Amino acid sequence: KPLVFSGMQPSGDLHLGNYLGALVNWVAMQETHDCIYCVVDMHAITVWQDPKALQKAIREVTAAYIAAGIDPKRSILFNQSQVHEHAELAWVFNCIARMGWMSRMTQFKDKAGKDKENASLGLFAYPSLMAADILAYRATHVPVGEDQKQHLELTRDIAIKFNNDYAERIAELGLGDAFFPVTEPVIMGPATRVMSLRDGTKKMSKSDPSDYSRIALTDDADTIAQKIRKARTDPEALPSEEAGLKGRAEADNLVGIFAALAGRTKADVLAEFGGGQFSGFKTALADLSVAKLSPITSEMKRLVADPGEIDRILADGAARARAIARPVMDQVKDIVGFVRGG
Ligand code: AQP
Repeated sequence: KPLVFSGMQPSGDLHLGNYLGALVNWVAMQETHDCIYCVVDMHAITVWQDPKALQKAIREVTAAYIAAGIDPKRSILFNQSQVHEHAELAWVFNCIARMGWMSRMTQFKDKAGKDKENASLGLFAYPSLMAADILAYRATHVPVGEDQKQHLELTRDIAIKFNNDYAERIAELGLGDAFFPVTEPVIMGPATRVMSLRDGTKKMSKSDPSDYSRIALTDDADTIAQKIRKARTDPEALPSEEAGLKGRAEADNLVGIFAALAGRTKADVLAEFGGGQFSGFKTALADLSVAKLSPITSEMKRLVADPGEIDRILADGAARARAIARPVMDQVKDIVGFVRGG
C-alpha cells in the first residue's frame, strides 16, 4: 500500500480549515493507504509558544485527530519531538536545500512579516523539517490543504537533489536508483482553502488574532452560531448559480463551507438558497456546522479528560514511527558518509 504522512501544528485550536482541508481526507485515506499522522510540535515552536499551552495543545490536537476518526491502532499517531530522526534528517536537508529556495517560500514571508531580521532561523528552515517529516518514512503521498503546495514542491526538490548529489554513493551501497521518493501532494475535496470569516481574501488560520475569523473544533454550539451570524458578507442576495459567486469572496467561502460539510456541490446549495438573504442561509449553515462538529467536540472533551491515555497513545505511535524512520536514517548516514556505531 502507498504510504501517507501528514501533520498539523499544535499552535492553537484546530479550526474548520484544518478539518475540511486536511483531516477529513486523512480519515478517508485510512481505507486505502498505510497512514502516519503527526502532531508537529517542533514546527509549532518556530514561533513563540507558551510551554504549558503547548503541552495542552499537543494533547488537544491528538484528541481532535482521534475524535475526527483517526484510529490510532490502524494508523500511526505520534508527536514529532518524540522521534529524533525528524531533527537528524532535517539537519542533513538543511545542507541540501539552498538559501534561495527557502527565501521564496510565501509562508515564511507571510509569517515573518516586515521584520525578517527578527524571525527565528527555525521559521526560515521550516520546509526543510517538513521534508524530513515526510521522507524519514519515504512517504509517497501527503494530504494537505492548498496552502502547503509550495512546501511540498520544495520537499520534491530536496529529494531530487539528495538523490542526484549522492547518486554514485547510493548505487555503490546498492540502495536503488533513487533513495527518496518524489512525493505527491494530495490536495482534494471541496474545501482545499477555507477562508477567514472576517476577510474572504485571507485563509482561515489558527494564528489570526481575531477569534471571529475561524470556527474552532472546540467551539460550542452558541459560539459557532454567533460566529457565523457575524461572518462578513456583502449586501447582495445569494446568487442562484455558481458563476454569480465570482468576485464575492465571502459569499463564495460560506457557500463552499456549506457544500463541504453537507457533501453537496456549490451549485446544489445555491439551487436551494439562491435569491434569498444571507440571514436564512447563515442559520442553516450554523445548524449544519453544529450537527457536524458537535460530536467531534464532545468526543475531544472526553478524550482530553484522560491525558495519561493520550500520552500512552502518543508513546506507542512514536515507537512504531521510530521503527520505520531509524533504518532510513541509518542509510542516510551511510550515504552521506558519517561513521555510526552499532
Ligand atoms: N484555511 C485552510 N483551508 C484548508 N486547509 C487548511 N489548512 C490550514 N489552514 C487551512 C491545512 O491544515 C493542515 C495543518 O496546517 P498546520 O497546522 O500545519 O499549519 P498551517 O497551514 O499554517 O495552519 P494554520 O491554521 O494557518 O496555522 P498557523 O496559523 O499556526 O500557521 C495543513 O494540511 C494545511 O494545509
